[in-house]
Parts: sequence; structure tokens; C-alpha cells
Amino acid sequence: MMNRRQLLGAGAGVGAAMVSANAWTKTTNMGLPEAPLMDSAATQDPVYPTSGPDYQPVVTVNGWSLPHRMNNGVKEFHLIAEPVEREMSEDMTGYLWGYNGQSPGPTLEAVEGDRVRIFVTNKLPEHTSIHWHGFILPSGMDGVGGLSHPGIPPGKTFVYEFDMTKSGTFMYHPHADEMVQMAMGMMGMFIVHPKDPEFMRVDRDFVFMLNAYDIDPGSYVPKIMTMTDFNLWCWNSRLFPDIDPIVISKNDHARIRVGNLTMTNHPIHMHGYDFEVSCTDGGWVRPEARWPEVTIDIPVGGMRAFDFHAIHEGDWAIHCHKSHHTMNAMGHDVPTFIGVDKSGITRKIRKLQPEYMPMGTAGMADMGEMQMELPDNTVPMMAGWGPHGPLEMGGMFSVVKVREGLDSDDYSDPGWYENPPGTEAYEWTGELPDFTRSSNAKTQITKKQKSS
Ligand SMILES: [Cu+2]
Repeated sequence: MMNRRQLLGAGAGVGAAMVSANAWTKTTNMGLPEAPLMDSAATQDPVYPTSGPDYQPVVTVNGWSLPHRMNNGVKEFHLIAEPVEREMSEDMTGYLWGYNGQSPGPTLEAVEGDRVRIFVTNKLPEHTSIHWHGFILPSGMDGVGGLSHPGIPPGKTFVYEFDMTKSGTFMYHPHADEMVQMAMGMMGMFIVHPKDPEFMRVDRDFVFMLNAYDIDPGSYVPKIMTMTDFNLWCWNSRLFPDIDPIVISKNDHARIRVGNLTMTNHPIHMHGYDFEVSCTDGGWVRPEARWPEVTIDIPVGGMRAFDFHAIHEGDWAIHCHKSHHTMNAMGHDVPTFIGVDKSGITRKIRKLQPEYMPMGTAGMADMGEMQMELPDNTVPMMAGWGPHGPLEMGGMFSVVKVREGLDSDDYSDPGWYENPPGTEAYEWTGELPDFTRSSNAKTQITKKQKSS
């Protein structure tokens, strides 16, 4: 006797055979598949497979996976390219372009051997196209407007149809007015699971896209002409401290897949673990070809997935290692005041402006602790707050939370980790020795003491 899954699998096999016999199938009269919309920027639960081979679905950080329908053995998706209002943080909304209500667009998930048919409806004010980054497919399906096929005019729907010839991590984005359309947030991830459910299987599989915007504080629309000096460094168009944590049950085998559609590389560093790169947008890395890393550079227009065995409980930072990328909106033309004696100028300014407070002479951490008044619709430069005080970070930062005994489908935030007694850095309260300094340092100190 066959169970439901085997029956569905057999049906899909027949469909696939039919498909390969006639180069292309025509869509039936079923009409367009539904195009679900997402109105939340919160991380959505994974979508478990209901037909075909089993797989561990991905969790898109601050994102979601697009449901599909089966039509005569073909997996059908419907993407709507449209202007969206994306909640980039609780305090800030971006007027972006995206797909099905959000930017980035939903994650698409399919299985190696599937044929997919993707309907793309263009609700933008200009033509668009979708390139399926990393896929092996017919030239005419490659989505380069003007090269592979004509651009999709506003108001029209085009159909892409191709076979999933390999499993792995891929992306999608326009190749039409692409500087503008990508600066506006049009991009998404596309995961193809292996046909063999055991191949490269992990217990938890996370994915997010690195993207960057230039949105002036108080405004909503990205400046599309910006080439390098972006002020918002995002994961899935979301900013720390409002990027959701990556929640893992202790002893799970976990994978994090990261795509990069910004205009610079991002060295992604994860604390607490060493890991191995298991996949690029070119395919899987054989286990014997891997080496250990704690930071992996994600190239522009590329993807890296890394795997680790989550044996270390705790709250582990994961972030871009370019320190300006763990900041939110800020001006870059601020002079450095570290070590500057501002007491004279402070006295003078206070005669005119009594509340004036000199900042930055001992570093800029005071910026993280102060509640400064900001224009509407922006995020403080560094707003993160942890269980032990200010985190002084924003942008491309989140926390991998590894906890004992989570249910396999529980991705909810478990709160902050409580360090077991005796395992947290602590203050030395004994006597402090006299510090010896070089003669040069001594002179500086003497001068400073004299002047104060
Ligand atoms: Cu970065």
C-alpha cells in the first residue's frame, strides 16, 4: 500500500516525464495562481512540505516563504512586483519596491527535479524582469530584460518556467533598470532542497539577504543614485535591534545562508562557534573540501551558507565585521574629538546655549546611552540594548540564541541567556598594583595632570 506522500510522489513523477517529453507545457485554464501578500515584517514560521519529497524548510529572518500550488505536476508561484511599505525597524518605514507586500520578496522553496512556473505581475510604474541568480536554465528564462526577453511592461504578467536541475541557495532580482530597482529593494532568496531528504540535511536552516539603503533621517524613499555611502545596512531590509534572533535548540545541526545584493562585501562573523562553508550559489561544498572559519566574507552578488553543530548554549553575536555596518543612520562628516580638551569652548558655547554638552571626547559610547531627540522615521545610530546595558550597535547585527530543549518547530525568542554562576566576566575588587608606564607616557600624564 502507498502512503499519501508516495502517491503524490508517483503523480509528480508522471508529470515530470510528460514535461520532459514536450519541451514546454502550456499553462492550463486554471487561471493565475493566488498571489499571497504579507503585511508583517516579523519572521514567519517555516512552511513544511505537503507533497513530494520531504525537506527541512528554511526560516527567513524577518521574512516569509511564498506558498505555491501544484498544477499538473508543476509547482506554480505568483510574484507581484509592486511598491511596498516595509517596516525596517519599529521606528522606521521605508517606501520601497518589492514583491507581494514586502521587501525583500518572499523566499521561494522548491525541490531538485521540480519544474516551477513563476507568474510575475508587474505593478510598478516601469518595466521590470526577474533574473534567477545561480540557476541552470534556458537562456530565454534568464530574466535579463532586453537580452533574454522583452521587459515586463507595467500592468502585464509574464510566465517563467524551468526545471530545478540542482539543489542549493539562489537569489532573484530584476535585470531591468537594475540600479534603481535594486536600490529600491527588489530582491529575494530562492532555496532548492535536495531530492534526497537526507542529503546535507540540517535541523534548522536560516536564510537572509544583505541589503543597503540610503534614506535620509526623516524621509522614506531610498536615494537611488548612492553608490557607496549608504546609511542603512540591513538584513532583509531590517535593522538591529529589530532584526529577529536566530533561535536554535542545543545540539541541533544548523545552517545559515546569506546572500549579498549590496555594493560591497560583508565579512559575517559569528561568535561562539567555528563553522564550515557548506554551499555557495554555485552549489554544495563537498565535506572533504571544507575548512573551519569564524568569519566568512560574502561577496557582492554571491551567497555563502555555513553549517555548525549547536553544542554551545548562550547568546552569540552574529554581525558584519565592518564596524560601520553595525551602525544605523549617521552623518559621516563628524570630526573626531577623542582626546580633545573641550572645556574652554564648552564654557563659551554655554553662554549662548546653556544645555550644550560636549560629546565624543572619550569615544562615542555616550551616544548609545543618551536618548537624543530624533526626526520622525529614523533609527538611532546605535540603539541595541542587552541584559547588561547598551549594546552600541545597529545595522547588520543579530543574536544566535542556543537553548536546551526547544521543540523542533519552536523559533520564538527565548529571551536573554542567563550566564551560569562562575561563567561571566567580573570586576576585580582586590588591590590594584602601581602601573609602570614608558617614560614618554609618563611625560604626557604629568603634562595633563599639570594642566588640570
Ligand atoms: Cu558589512
